Amino acid sequence: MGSNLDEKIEPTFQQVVNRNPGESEFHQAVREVLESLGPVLVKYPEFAHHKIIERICEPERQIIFRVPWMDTNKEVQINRGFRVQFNSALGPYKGGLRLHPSVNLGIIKFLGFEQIFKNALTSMPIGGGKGGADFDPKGKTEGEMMRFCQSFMTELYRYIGEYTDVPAGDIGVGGREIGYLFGQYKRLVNRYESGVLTGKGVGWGGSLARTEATGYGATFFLNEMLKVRNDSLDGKLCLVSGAGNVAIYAIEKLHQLGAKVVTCSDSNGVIYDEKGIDLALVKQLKEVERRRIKDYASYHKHAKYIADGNIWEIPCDVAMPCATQNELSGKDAATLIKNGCIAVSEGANMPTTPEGVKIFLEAKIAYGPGKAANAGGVATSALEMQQNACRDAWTFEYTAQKLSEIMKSIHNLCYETAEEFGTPGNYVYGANIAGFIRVAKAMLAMGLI
Ligand code: NDP
Ligand code: 2IT
Repeated sequence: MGSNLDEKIEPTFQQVVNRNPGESEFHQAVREVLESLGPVLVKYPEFAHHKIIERICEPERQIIFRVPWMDTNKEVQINRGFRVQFNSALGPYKGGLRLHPSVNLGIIKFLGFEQIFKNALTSMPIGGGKGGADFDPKGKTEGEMMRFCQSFMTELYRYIGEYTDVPAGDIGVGGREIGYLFGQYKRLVNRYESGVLTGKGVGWGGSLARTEATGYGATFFLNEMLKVRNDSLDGKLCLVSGAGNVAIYAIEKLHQLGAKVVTCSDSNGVIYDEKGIDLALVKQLKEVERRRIKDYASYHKHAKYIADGNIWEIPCDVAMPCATQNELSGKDAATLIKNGCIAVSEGANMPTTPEGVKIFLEAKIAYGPGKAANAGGVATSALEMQQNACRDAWTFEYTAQKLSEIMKSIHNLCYETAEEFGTPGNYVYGANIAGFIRVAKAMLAMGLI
């Protein structure tokens, strides 16, 4: 990859690569942020003097632990659990837990690193962290899920707390898993500490609109980018990838705002429904019955299921990658542009490869990077923490209205920061710079931490 790194920052990046061998996703996430920071050091030489970048790239604490559990055949299983507590300058570590067989330290570190700047962009008092395990929830029974979550929390509980570290969901972790995790935490500490986890059930400390927040928020961000261009979502043809929490509520909000979504997907294939995705069916299949997305086509004969298909080859106006990292390559980005795509808003974390990002930026389409566009999920988690702290429960309308205002202000902060630093319309620079400055100023104020 060619170097777009400032010469003062290049050695820091090399140090990160040398110190964290083989962690390619972490290197990728760090590089993208560091490529934005040259002009920041010119404006704030004190950040360089106090080695803020070097410090931000080193997690405050990394925890790796054994998670033993017994499957339904009474066979012992062992997974590896992680929690990376990356930065607490702005508040307790905050970020999700991912359960997926691909999870390793490098993936958790990339997610934790992104989370620092994302959380800073929300302007709420939350630091950055991430965790998870190399456990595959697919095909597991209810009992296996519960035993795994209980074993995971039996080790994790000693490192978290409402003022220390507040985990939530991510891939493979939704309301059911947060319930099992919270139940075990409560037994271990003998305390009803609501604010220790977010994404809880609405009847026991959870916030209304948290389930919808990431997908809705990414769509609000998209809408704001289009407004700047005197455009709207009305009548737009959209591609959404994934069929999980983020994808489902992105589709719901896109439909509410007058767009038509024709796809969703999972790691096995793509559903293409040119009449528009039947979201009630997707919710039933995924949220209730926990089935594969392939089954959609057995209910709607006109819809196509493309096994191992490439979703980004379908012509569209707008694309929202909502599945996983590096799901959209440089080639895919070029195909989207060639087919007339004018906007991309990332519901997933780092779904576009560096080559793809470059193509979107050069084409000057409206491109909202994940750490800004998908910040609505964690922002609403922070609203859940606020409700827990004052033992209150807000209405859906009030909470969703707050989410919409937060997304608007994140959009404006990124937009204005990009202008200020001489790259108008570049939300990648805007997000990285604005998020970084907020964390850096707090770190500077707190002395050598
Ligand atoms: P879910 O587990 O609910 O859904 C994940 C979806 O993505 C599934 O359809 C899954 O398909 C698909 N997917 C996962 N891994 C792969 C892969 N390797 N290749 C292809 N498809 C894959 O997770 P979420 O919807 O919560 O998360 C989706 C993305 O959004 C992630 O990047 C996450 O980090 C990010 N995110 C989530 C937030 C949240 O609040 N939940 C907040 C901000 C970002 P399959 O069933 O086949 O695995
Ligand atoms: O990537 C993310 O921002 C999340 N998975 C949500 C984190 C949270 O604490 O709500």
